[in-house]
Amino acid sequence: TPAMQTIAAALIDGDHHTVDELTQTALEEGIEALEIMDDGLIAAMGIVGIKFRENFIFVPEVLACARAMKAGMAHVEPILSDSGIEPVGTVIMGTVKGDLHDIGKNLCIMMLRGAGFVVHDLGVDTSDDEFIEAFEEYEAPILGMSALLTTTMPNMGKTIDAFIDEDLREEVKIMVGGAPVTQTFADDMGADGYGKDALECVALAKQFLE
Ligand code: B1M
Repeated sequence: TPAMQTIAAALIDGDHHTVDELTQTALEEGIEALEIMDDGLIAAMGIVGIKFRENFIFVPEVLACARAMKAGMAHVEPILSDSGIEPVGTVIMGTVKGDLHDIGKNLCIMMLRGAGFVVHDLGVDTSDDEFIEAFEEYEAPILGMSALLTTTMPNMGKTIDAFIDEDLREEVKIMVGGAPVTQTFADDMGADGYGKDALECVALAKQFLE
């Protein structure tokens, strides 16, 4: 729709003020938060990724786009994370060691909260020890890891191994995701599930509760 195209165009320009305004306006006009997220914000970030890969834009521009993405997410977050239902389960989520990408993880967290999960966000660059400490502190039966770099993806497997070494692997369901991650990769490193997007992440978490 034209409204989504203008939001996407502003995000691609890295114009956080405009994304901020347009997202708010779109919500006021009754456009669904999920539609704004998928067709506006995520779609635009996909284009940013292509431009970055093809060297049309560089890290500073991508950072501006990430800031614009966050400005838009700030408006949809309260809607998507307000489930109004009793907590259904606890999840800990983090981006793996060496990796600073957090937009996808944050979307997953929003959607999980919206589905009634209590989520403890460990942020980015999360070490094995931090994952294990959080697991023990919150007694969370579900752990989610996100990775966006082919170089940091193997750290998911390392964290899973750390849980095995601590004799904790049986106590936690581990799900993984992020653009370079595949089902095959998830299976190979011994994860319990792989989510292609934030909706699949929520579906997995629900499945783990059964
Ligand atoms: Co970076 N970056 N980046 N970057 N960046 C990528 C990932 C890249 C693919 C771009 C490219 O070349 N096309 C490339 C990786 C190449 C590779 O590994 N083969 C890349 C690179 C190279 C780098 C740097 C090395 C660049 C440099 O410094 N030279 C550097 C690394 C920094 C580091 O982490 N140590 C870097 C830095 C950055 C910024 C800081 C500038 C910025 C991040 C800002 C931030 O996150 N706060 C950034 C961005 C924004 C991107 C792109 C453009 C967009 C990522 C994104 O937010 N996508 C990205 C290109 C791309 O992916 N198209 C790119 C939108 C988001 C909604 O999608 O995160 O995939 P995604 O999450 C999805 C699903 O994957 C899934 O659900 C989400 C919603 O649908 N999902 C899960 C995610 N986690 C999940 C967990 C689950 C389940 C589902 O269960 C637990």
